[in-house]
Amino acid sequence: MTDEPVTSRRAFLAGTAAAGAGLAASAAAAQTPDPLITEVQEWASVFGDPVDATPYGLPIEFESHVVRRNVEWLTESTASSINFTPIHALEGTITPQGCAFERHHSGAISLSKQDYRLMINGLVERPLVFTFDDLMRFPRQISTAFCECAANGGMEWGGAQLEGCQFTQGMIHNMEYTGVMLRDLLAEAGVKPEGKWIYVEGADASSNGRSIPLEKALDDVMVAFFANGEALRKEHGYPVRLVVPGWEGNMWVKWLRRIGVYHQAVESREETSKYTDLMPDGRARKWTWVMDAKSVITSPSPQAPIRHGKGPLVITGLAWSGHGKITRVDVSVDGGNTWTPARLTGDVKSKALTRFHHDMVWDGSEMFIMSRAVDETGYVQPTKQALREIRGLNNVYHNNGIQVWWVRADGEVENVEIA
Ligand SMILES: Nc1nc2c(c(=O)[nH]1)N[C@H]1C(S)=C(S)[C@@H](COP(=O)(O)O)O[C@H]1N2
Ligand SMILES: [Mo]
Repeated sequence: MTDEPVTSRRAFLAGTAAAGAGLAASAAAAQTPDPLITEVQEWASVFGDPVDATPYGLPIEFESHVVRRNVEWLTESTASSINFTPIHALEGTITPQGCAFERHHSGAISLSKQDYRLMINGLVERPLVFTFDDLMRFPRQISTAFCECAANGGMEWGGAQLEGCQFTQGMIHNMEYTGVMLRDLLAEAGVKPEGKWIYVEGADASSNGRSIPLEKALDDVMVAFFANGEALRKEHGYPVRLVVPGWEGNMWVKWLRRIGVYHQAVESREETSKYTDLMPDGRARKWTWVMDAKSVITSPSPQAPIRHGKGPLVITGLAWSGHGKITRVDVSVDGGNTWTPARLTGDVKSKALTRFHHDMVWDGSEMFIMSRAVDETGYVQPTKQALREIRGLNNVYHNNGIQVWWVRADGEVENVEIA
């Protein structure tokens, strides 16, 4: 942080304290002694936990509300369901695996490294089977990428529905993966010239078979076994999953067991509507794999209301694009009449979550706050209304429309839409 904003913020704090407007803690400190300052606290008079109290640590009990949550009415069974990342309570860009959303079609399976096999067959010179140890002998790469379910925001097509960005935009996570490039494994097998597509399958009962064009497979697709520095968690595909940067989550096959090379796309067995978005005239947009640029203000938001009253306010959120880097995020606090570029905080990575901050002074009156992402292709995140005009209401996938939060004067926040 530079000196300037710190100084002006201090000046502001001093100014309001002097004027007696809000900032209860500092005002009270002047009159009544604060026992947290004047008394010796219990935690300062006893031993804390020994080093081996938790061989693998969990978040402290005060953060126990920061968990994945599902929406019960959404699906019939929790084995074939989805839950949501608590993005309203996270900061930075990396999603801890323990609270990263899960989407399973037939539940998360326990597959050991010993029992793990990956087959590459189809239009290849040498069909191959890799053990987990075999994979560990290929050159490794590191890549940070967001994984977003195509259904993220789907419940909001008809209108503002769910209270909280965890539920409206939380089918997303962003991890730092370590693994081997799929192109290296395909080179080992030797793709025949007729091979134009791969078909990838998982070892779970649903298998989640998906076709991916060979061009993408040879580009930045990774066969990953570490996420955020540790082994993949069971629910994210242990021991091996596919990472398909920028493309919709359903292609990120977990518990990866087979990669077939074919001359055309293989239709998966249970659904024919994969990768298609239904349009108002009944036609479908086909092969909509890439996730368009999107952003959302994570705080304040319905689950993260303003508790401190008027004065300095940090607005923060996330932006991402499947087409590359985020170049700008604009924030509006007046329902889209005026926009100010937010700070892109930390490193901006291609096809990964970008954190933005917008520091303002809140006068305590109601606001309609929203964010609008722009990516390196020049694409500007559309309003929900603009999306509906093009795609109609038949479709629930790929809703990347602008989210509006209504901040009330009491600091509570609601999910709304403005005409
Ligand atoms: N084998 C397998 N892979 C799968 C799925 C599945 O059910 N089985 N679900 C897919 C879907 S629809 C999504 S959105 C992502 C979710 O990944 P996550 O559970 O790590 O969040 O995994 C994909 N890969
Ligand atoms: Mo998904």
